Amino acid sequence: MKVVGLILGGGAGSRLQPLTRDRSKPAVPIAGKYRLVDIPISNCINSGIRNVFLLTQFNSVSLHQHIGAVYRFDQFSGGHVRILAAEQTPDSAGWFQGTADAVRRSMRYFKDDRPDVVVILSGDQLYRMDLKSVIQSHVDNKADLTISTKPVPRGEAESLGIMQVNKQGRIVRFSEKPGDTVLLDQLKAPLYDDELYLASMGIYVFNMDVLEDLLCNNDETDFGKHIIPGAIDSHKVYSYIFNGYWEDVGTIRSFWAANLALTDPLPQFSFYDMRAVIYTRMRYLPPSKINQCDLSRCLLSDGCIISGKRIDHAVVGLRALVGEGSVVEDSILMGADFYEHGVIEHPSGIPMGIGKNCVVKNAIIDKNVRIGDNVVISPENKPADEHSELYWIRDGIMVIPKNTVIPSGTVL
Ligand code: ADQ
Ligand code: ADP
Repeated sequence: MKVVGLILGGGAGSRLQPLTRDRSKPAVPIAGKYRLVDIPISNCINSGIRNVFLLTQFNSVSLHQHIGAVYRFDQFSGGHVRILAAEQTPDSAGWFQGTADAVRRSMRYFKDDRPDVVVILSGDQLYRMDLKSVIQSHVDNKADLTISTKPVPRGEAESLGIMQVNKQGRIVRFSEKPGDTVLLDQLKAPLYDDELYLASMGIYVFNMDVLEDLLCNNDETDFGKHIIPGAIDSHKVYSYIFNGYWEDVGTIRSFWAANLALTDPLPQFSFYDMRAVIYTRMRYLPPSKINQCDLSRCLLSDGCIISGKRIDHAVVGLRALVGEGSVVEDSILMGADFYEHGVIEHPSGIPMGIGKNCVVKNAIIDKNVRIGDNVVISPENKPADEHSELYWIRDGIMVIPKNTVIPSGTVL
């Protein structure tokens, strides 16, 4: 059976702004040294799916470099990861209009691989899953479509696709993000004693002919809103229940929280599990150097030079530089793309990284940011959502966009 993986690499990326201001969502760095797209691609590779397409709105240089450098399959074993960016054609203009539209408009490319089954994955989730098990359950049920699902509490149900299944696991009812409390009451999953709801993880296994049939006879744009509710009566749609860790990282707060959760002594998601490696770019970076610093609950990536006072509960990205006396707490530092080798060519004269005696709290510092000395970066006592020339605050987290320069003495 030939299986092709499609990764939905993001719509306009507005929920992750400003991290997606200069790069496409799949290229956003996660866990210090990976990119978001490494998670679904690694899940595919570890599950034996080696023909992968990445559907994205724009094809940033960094995404292209990353995919080109990391995911090379040898000519004998076959396989590929191809980027399909939204393109203008004589029939359609501009952006993909939604997930189903993105798949429809990419079909002429992935159909060339002649798949029997197409696995569609979201590009902004942190989880490790053996997709072979979902595909096996899809085959065993003789299903047209299988949706990976997860039991969730009521508080999360409103923001997900919620369904009810019969004893055989066939989905009999589906509602995308049911806001209405009466509707939610009706959708409670009878298979659990607690108040749990069966939610779609946005991971779909389609028979190719069914996918084509469902997409090509209409112009509906979204899987969750249109295609899946429409398919429940007309097709055999089954649920596959997944009980492992699974987290959406599509908003600034969820992205920040999922990154910091990796610093727990025993995190729910482990990058240390060598039975199913998360792949990323190999770099020839030196070990990180700590001149002095009190480090705790911290992921420290390669090539950093740290001279701070304290770093606690933080993810520190590649080539990050932290100056003497500085304190970093509950934050993500994405690091830098290059070293300056002692020569500061930037017109501001401010070196790359965090200067001396700074305080960074509840923040995400994107790459190549230059922060002078005695700077305070914290969203405390500020509105939960606002932005200025130097920062954005989203969901109560302060984000400093890529390449920003913050002069010495600034208190944000
Ligand atoms: P959402 O995540 O809200 O719900 P959506 O915004 O359509 O659905 O995103 C799904 C995935 O597709 C994300 O990875 C997103 O980045 C990507 N995406 C969105 N628009 C895209 C486009 N135009 N081109 C390429 N990629 C695009 C969905 C389901 C719910 C389910 C949740 C689980 O609709 O039923 O519960 O996922 O997270
Ligand atoms: P992003 O993480 O924001 O998507 P990119 O991956 O596009 O960023 O940028 C990183 C790449 O650009 C790296 O390969 C890095 O070597 C290179 N790069 C960027 N700026 C410079 C610079 N000023 N000097 C040298 N290399 C740079």
